[in-house]
Amino acid sequence: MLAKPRARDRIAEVRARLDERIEKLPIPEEKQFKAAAHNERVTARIGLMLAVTFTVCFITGLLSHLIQHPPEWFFWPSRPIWLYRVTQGAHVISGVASIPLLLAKLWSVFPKLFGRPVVRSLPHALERLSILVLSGSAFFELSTGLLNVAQNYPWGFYFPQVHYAVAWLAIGSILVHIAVKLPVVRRALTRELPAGAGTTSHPETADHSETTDRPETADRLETAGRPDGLSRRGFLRTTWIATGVAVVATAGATVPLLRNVSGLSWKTGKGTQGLPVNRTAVAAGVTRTARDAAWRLSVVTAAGTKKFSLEELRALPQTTVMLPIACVEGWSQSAVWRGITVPSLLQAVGSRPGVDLRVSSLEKNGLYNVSMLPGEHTSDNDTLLALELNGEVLDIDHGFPCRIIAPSRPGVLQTKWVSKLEVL
Ligand SMILES: Nc1nc2c(c(=O)[nH]1)N[C@H]1C(S)=C(S)[C@@H](COP(=O)(O)O)O[C@H]1N2
Ligand SMILES: [Mo]
Repeated sequence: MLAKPRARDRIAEVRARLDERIEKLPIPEEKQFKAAAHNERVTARIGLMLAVTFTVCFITGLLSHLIQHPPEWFFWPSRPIWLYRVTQGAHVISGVASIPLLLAKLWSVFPKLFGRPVVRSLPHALERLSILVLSGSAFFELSTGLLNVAQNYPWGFYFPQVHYAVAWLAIGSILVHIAVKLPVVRRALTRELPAGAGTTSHPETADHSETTDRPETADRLETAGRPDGLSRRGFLRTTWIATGVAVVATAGATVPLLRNVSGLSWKTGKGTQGLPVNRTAVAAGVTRTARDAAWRLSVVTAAGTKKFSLEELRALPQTTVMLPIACVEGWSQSAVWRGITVPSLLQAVGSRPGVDLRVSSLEKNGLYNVSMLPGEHTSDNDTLLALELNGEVLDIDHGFPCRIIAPSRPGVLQTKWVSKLEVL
């Protein structure tokens, strides 16, 4: 199991020489960072909060992905109507909350970068590597997510796919990290430190230093007075406040009560007919085809294709429902919609509610010009082919002549400028 004595001596020798070299370099050492923020109790507290926000963020993100790319076994209910609004709101809020928490945690642990020896053992090397993957993927997820919330797409890749793939990398490395750190976390959260020991930042290294005979570490434990800068409690309090501010600044986009205090909720409450517009008719290139008098809605069933003019659709029984648009970007807003229920339309063409429907838009290119309405939604009487919004004929930017609006469904699937419905 162990290396042969001679090999072991050799490794120890090489390591000692390496340490000696590093000692001479003009880079700081972990023990020189004395701020209370670097205390492992601080690290553990913030880490615990991060574990909560990351878990919420991962699960809600996974749900959103599954709804948009449903595998055979997946089922997403159409009730309660606000379900997706809440899960996606939680996704964005927990992600935003994670940003100050992650920054604070990185600040808390960064002196570990300067820990000596640089590499203690193979597990230690793997642990350091996993932290690199963890920090990198977490930082990537939070920054791309934030830019998506702000509706900026400065990247050349397809955001959802990469954001989804890297999420697995992040959650995997977090699980490894938690497993490795469990003993430290338990110790940090249970043991009361003696007063003034605020700088014994990382006992694992302190323990190690003792075994490698560095007396100044032991000295430091005793002589350490008050730590530099903020106290532990002060640093934690600042972290919680920063997190709260970040949450309030974004939550208004989805929580109506917070709308007026939220700086980042610029999306909601504005836009044509009292509802934000995500993709305009001009951007979708449908201004001519949507207004064309020759426009017809095709409904394709096994029995053939039935076509409806706008006049014919208006002549069908109309239903009014109040439903939110809940965009994956986090904003959501309720509106009053009026149109034909999809179950009744299916019956009108000799099909039945509960079938799967493919919805196609007049929009030629674009990622969201086709969507699937699963049986759960085509049998729900709140699922509409809407012709009106907030008491007016649907604006062209909201999908004139008709659009899909269904309960508990991501905004990206609420297809605008519908031209064809196909029973599958
Ligand atoms: N054809 C088409 N429909 C679409 C989109 C699109 O790009 N093309 N965007 C979707 C997205 S991302 C959202 S959030 C909602 C927004 O609807 P609204 O612009 O009427 O508020 O429309 C959806 N319907
Ligand atoms: Mo959206």
